[in-house]
Amino acid sequence: MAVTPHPTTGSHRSRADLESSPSTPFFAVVSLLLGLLVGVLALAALGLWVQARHAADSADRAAASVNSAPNSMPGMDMGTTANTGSAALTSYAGAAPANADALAVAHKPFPAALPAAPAGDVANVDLVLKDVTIDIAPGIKYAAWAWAGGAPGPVIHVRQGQLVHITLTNAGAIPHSVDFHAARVAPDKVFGDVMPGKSVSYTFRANDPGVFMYHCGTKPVLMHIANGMYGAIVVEPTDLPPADKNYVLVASEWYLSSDGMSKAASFDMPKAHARMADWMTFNGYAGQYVKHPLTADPGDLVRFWVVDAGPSIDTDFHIVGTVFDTAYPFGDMTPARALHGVQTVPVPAGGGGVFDVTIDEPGLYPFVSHAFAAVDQGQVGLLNVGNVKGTMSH
Ligand SMILES: [Cu+2]
Repeated sequence: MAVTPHPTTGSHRSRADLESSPSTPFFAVVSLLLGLLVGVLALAALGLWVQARHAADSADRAAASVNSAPNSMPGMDMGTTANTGSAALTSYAGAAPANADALAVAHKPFPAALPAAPAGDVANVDLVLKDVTIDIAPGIKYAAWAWAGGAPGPVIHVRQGQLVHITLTNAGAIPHSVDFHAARVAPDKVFGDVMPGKSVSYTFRANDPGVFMYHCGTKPVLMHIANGMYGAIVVEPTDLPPADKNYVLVASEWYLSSDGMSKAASFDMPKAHARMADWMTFNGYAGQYVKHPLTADPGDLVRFWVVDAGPSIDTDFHIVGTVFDTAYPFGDMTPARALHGVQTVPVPAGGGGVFDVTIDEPGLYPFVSHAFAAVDQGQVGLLNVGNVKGTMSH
């Protein structure tokens, strides 16, 4: 079949046809716009390149400042310790007096055993905030803002469905507040600042089971948490199989302005922003359960309720020499979402996790954050199964 080209859309259009086409001004406008677009894109590309160069320069400077940070660990040759710029940060990791071992033995460990939940429908919780100097490692003092008993604050245990009645008393020098992650409440109504010498109360119904962080939420929150204003609340599910042993661990890190030996250290904001912790701890004191292990009998169901208070670094929870029978990641206690037979589970800053283990063979089983810098900085303890002798570090 023969095809006759269309006089205006076919391939046989003449140059005269094109020149006289009513669409020619349209093409001119499109060409002009395309030209402008190319120019704009070229300028944008130039801008991105300049930004990238600035970012690369900043990254180089940051890397240089980290690499030039001296390290004061006694007995460690860190090579060059030249402090080449005012931005360099000084680490006090591992600082220890000569009698550190004796101090570690003498230290009274934070009670990790889960206390009993109160009977009845209402759980009353009284938190008193004080400015207090605490020990965070053998011979290392820190000027903390902490709830009564130090850092972490008291372990709170309630049963799912109980009404929790919180009273916060501020016996410190500046405003503070308390934010319970287990609560579904309007933060602007109940998490507000409490002036020195004042108290505030509020209630929430503990309907969500798990283990949750509580902390001061006053600005700068990073500083208030890092100074010790945190703790754990266990909301025990109504239908959880009972454990033989229940232990609560609150992981956190410390950013020190000095080594804390001759006088108490205080908070260092640049190091906190760089996440350059000096010490990392379970329940506020480096390695305290190495010298004073937690205990269990062979075959016990041992349940760890773990909160990571941060303020900024996660905990990769692991028990050396065993595997978690059951893990409740993020403290979600829904049985269908539990994990079984897993080795290491992250607990995020501001989050929790619950871990069940059953260990038959007597021995010393370290529990750690398997992000191993944390172990060197103190986030390690021992579970002594079967009352075996001796100690170890891992
Ligand atoms: Cu505070």
